[in-house]
Formats: sequence, C-alpha cells, structure tokens
Amino acid sequence: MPESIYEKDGSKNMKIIITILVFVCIVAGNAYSQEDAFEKADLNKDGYISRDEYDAAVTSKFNEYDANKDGVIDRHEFNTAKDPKAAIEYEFLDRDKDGKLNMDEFKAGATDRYQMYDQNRDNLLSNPEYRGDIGFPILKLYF
Ligand SMILES: [Ca+2]
Ligand SMILES: [Ca+2]
Ligand SMILES: [Ca+2]
Repeated sequence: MPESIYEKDGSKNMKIIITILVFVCIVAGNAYSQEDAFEKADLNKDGYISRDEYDAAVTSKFNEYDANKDGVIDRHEFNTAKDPKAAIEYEFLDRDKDGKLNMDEFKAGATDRYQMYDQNRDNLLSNPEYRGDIGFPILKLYF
C-alpha cells in the first residue's frame, strides 16, 4: 500500500516542520524577552537602571517566580534543576538555609549583585554592565 506509506511520511515531515517552527518561536521569544528586560526595567528611559528602578524590577520578578503565591520562591520555582547558575545563586540567596527564598532574602541578594556588577560604582546599572559576560548570566535571574 504505497499510498499509506506516503501518508505516513507526509505526517512525519509535517511533525518535523512543526517541531522546527515551535523551536524557532521559543528561541526568538527568549531573545526578545532578554532584549526587553533592561528596557522594561529602565522606567525613565535614560539608559541606566537606577536603584529604585532595580528594586521595582526585582520585586516584580519575585512575584513572577512565586508561581503558587505562597510568599516564598522554592527551588522548583527558581528552576534550579535545569539551570546550574540558578542552583548556585539559590544557595547564595537562601541566607537562613531553610530551603526557601523570602522577599527579604531575594532583595538582599539582589542588592549585593547590583553593587557587584555596577563596575564603575556610579549607583547606576548601564546596559553594558547588565549585558556583560560576567553580569548577564546572574543579573538575568533578578529582572
Ligand atoms: Ca533609568
Ligand atoms: Ca512559591
Ligand atoms: Ca530562606
């Protein structure tokens, strides 16, 4: 039955095409959201993230992580199993070592990271400081 074989192959090809399309969309979506995060946080559009802007972005990121709205970020919500950088950062953030991150812990850690990656110490986070090879893998966890 050559016809049914043809159909099988056809649907297989279609599945591959759909898989590729979905993958392209996910990659494009991620690139867009990374591109967008800095600009979204830069409320007054001066090209820098001030401490106030950072605190606001960090607070909304906390609420984004806290999917079940219990007031803490657990390891699953922080994606530690899939992201090794997140796993290390989680241990850094969990100061009282109870296996949960509350808002105070998240903000305290975020403040430390801000100071660390504000390399010229002008209390502003510039776009290059944010996007740098050292800063970005960590800072993207905060906003
Ligand atoms: Ca700004
Ligand atoms: Ca939670
Ligand atoms: Ca904790």
